[in-house]
Amino acid sequence: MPSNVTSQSTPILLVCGLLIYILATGVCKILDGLLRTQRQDVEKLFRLARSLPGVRNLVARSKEKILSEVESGLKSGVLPVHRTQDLPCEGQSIHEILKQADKLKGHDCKHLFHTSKMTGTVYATELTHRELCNSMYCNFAHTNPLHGDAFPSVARMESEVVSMTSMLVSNDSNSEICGAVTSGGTESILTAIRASRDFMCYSKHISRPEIFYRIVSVSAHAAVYKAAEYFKINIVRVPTDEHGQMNVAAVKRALSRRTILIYASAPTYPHGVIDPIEELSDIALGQRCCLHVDACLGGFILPFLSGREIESHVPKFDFSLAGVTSMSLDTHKYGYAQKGSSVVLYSTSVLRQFQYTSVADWTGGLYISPTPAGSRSGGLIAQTWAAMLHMGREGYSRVAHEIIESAIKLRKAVADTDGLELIGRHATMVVAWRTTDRTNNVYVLNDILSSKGWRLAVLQNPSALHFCITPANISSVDALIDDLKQAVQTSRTLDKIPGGKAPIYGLAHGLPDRGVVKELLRDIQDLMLQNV
Ligand SMILES: *Cc1c(COP(=O)(O)O)cnc(C)c1O
Ligand SMILES: *[C@@H]1O[C@H](CO)[C@@H](O)[C@H](O)[C@H]1NC(C)=O
Ligand SMILES: CC(=O)N[C@H]1CO[C@H](CO)[C@@H](O)[C@@H]1O
Repeated sequence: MPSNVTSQSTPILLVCGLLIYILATGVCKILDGLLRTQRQDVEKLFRLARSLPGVRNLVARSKEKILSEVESGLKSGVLPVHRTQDLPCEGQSIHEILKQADKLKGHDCKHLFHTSKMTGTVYATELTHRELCNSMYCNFAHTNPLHGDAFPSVARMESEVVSMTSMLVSNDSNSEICGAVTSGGTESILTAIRASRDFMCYSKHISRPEIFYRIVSVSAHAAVYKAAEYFKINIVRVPTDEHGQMNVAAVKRALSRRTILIYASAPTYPHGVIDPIEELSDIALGQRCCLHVDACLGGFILPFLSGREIESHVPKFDFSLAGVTSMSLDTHKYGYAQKGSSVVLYSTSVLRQFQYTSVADWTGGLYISPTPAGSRSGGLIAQTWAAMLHMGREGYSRVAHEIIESAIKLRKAVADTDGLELIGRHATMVVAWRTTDRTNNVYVLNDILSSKGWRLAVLQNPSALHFCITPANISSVDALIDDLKQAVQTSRTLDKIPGGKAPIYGLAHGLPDRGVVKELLRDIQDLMLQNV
């Protein structure tokens, strides 16, 4: 962006641009709750204002300021070890390669598997369990389910993983449930949304899929935005109620002839809340549209809590509800497989067929593939299969109850702490809270906890923090409670702490022009990929 634009532009244009920009900002602030669900329209207004020369410069300057701060933070994280720029002329010895890898790994976070202070991230902890997964991966790494005739072993394992998973979330009467193993939650969500879109397109004879709408709550996982971008689907966002649950009345109001899919979570990533899926199921049946349940987090926890109180009863969330058409369940989270594995399920094989790509006219031959990836590693399927067999119902159940007990403990501590307020109706693995008084900035609270080694998730709308409990950190919950109580006291007396991220979070979350924040994130991603 040329920096001399301002001097060339007429003062009138500059003033007009600034006025529009300030006006848009003001409107946004006033109508914040409303506009959060109508963001696309507001973004257009901002984009227009930003294209005016005066504004462009103003925005560029504040962006650069934030970026340079982020950059210096990232720079300090770049490893002080030799960088390989180009292929070595001759292959290196195994010994040399292992030495380099060890050196790199030495910089990763420590204490990942026990007493971890990180939210989520690492799920499987037991050494023997991880070794089993690793050796299964090694034994099957060369296999490829794309060539099922050559590797019937992994084809069988995939079908068994899908079958075992589907039995957790269905009842005996609906045996039509089917699915596939994917590389992770995002891929499960992408494939389910693509299949739902094309199924609806086919069954409702709608010829302009680019204007399809679907309804997601503002707390739905970011993967739905990825799906919307990839598959050109408009998102209609509905607000959550004060408990973080998708607002059913708002869903009803937002329905239209073009609604192809309602997207619910069990539970949501930000607040660990289970959406009112029973009611949404009825709505989907009435509307004759699809209903996806994102059980990426809950898929291997909620089925083991039946009859149990999680501050309220565990609500129905799965294929026992007739309106649910697809689900995503992450085996690489609470299924305790290594990363790179998830399961997508459909209520009927008719729907699953819309997930496939079949090519009849390719010179390379007749081609059929079930998932976005062509070749896949059978090793990922094999290690998932082993993790599930090794855990068994008893294992999953035991860990699920331990996690919920810790969650209830952490929730109670948060509720009892003056100045903190819980968000979320249910006690699930995710415990979220915000601060209640102005002297107690939640981002400063996060900085103080970070300085003690904690890594929490920082949320927005409203500004809040969450901790996602896994077997790797369950034993750290008592320490978190102590540190949190102390940090609340300290944060009351501080505006910020040196080197803290609070000012950046405050700025980036508070900026009404989300387009600028999107640009910033892209620039930050550039820096991270560059890694120099
Ligand atoms: C983790 C998660 C996903 C998918 O994330 P991946 O990183 O692709 O596995 C989707 N929804 C929820 C609620 C999640 O927690
Ligand atoms: C099982 O699923 C079917 C089909 O979705 C549903 O009609 C039935 O009520 C369910 N049964 C139970 C016990 O949940
Ligand atoms: C449920 C679970 O596996 N908890 C583990 C948490 O971490 C401690 C050690 O820090 C383990 O002993 C627990 O087994």
